[in-house]
Amino acid sequence: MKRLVSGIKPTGELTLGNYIGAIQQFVKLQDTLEDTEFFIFIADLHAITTPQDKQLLRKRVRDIAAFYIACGLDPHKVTLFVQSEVMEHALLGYIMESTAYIGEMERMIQFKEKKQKEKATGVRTSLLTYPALMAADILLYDANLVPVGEDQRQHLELTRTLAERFNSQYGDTFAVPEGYTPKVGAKIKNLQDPTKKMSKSEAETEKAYILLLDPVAQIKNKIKSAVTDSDTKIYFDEKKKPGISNLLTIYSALTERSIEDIVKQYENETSYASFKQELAEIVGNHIEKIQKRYLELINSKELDEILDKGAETARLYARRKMTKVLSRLGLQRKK
Ligand code: ATP
Ligand code: LTN
Repeated sequence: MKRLVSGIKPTGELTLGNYIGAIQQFVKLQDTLEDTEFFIFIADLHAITTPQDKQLLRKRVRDIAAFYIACGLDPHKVTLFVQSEVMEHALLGYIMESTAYIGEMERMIQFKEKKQKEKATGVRTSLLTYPALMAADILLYDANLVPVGEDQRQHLELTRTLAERFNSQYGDTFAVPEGYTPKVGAKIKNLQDPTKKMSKSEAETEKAYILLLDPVAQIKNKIKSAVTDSDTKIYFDEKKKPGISNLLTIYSALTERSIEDIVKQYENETSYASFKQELAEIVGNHIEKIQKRYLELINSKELDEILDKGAETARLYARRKMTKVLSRLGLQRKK
């Protein structure tokens, strides 16, 4: 049996880009990978490496959990939990700090970049030691597979190094995880400037991105007013037609139809109008269904039960592992 572990940081609201690029991919993995146990957690301890508003953080943790389920993550197949509810993460995080060298942390590209951004408010120590906590998240469950994006690969490499170092210093304790890059979900582009990625933090206007919580009418309008070129032919060419190509990517991701098939459907069109109109309906209806399920869950007991149960299951694994780790280190008073 293999084990897959991944964490999601609850910073920022979810966009259509997050959905197509990340959430849909998890759901596909859950439905296709066999003989694999899934542990997916909301990495709230990672969020506080930079300042957070506590009400907003609490809301985002619930929101993400509800959205993942609303988007198709099946709590019967996946152990879904909140990181801070399984204290062993922080304990093993500290032990990983005691396994890693400062130089290794300082070399992390993400730290170097984020440090610049945080200068004004002060760089927190945890921003530097963050990869030790991430290593703990992974090693606690003896994960074999860790699906992460490009920006996290360096942290994953460090995790492997720390696991190997610990194993050689104290005896075989942790599985050394493999980086697992699932077929990358398409990058969804900014609707007003399709040469940039869809990102709420870097967009100049709200029309540039679709939030999963946007009102459906607004979602449809955002699609209809997406920037496209003045030609009227619909075909996929990211260089010549970045706007239309982005819309085709969205169309394909939400309908699971191939781009060729969609292009064929519109080959005789002399304007973009009906293509955009139909896509607006597809995106609007797709997100509407997700929102419906999200609204049922967000203030429900069901959501709390899923997360309580998830934390309980995760704790069982985490405690068992920590007993072994502490004993390996000599942090165990009784034999
Ligand atoms: P920001 O608003 O700063 O751009 P973000 O939405 O990129 O933040 P992340 O936490 O980096 O936030 O992203 C979470 C996941 O969503 C990652 O796996 C990332 O690859 C994916 N993702 C984010 N934006 C897009 C996008 N436009 N297209 C495809 N995937 C995306
Ligand atoms: N660092 C990741 C989130 C994350 C994670 C993990 C991913 C925290 N712990 C463990 C995979 C496994 C991020 O910022 N996206």
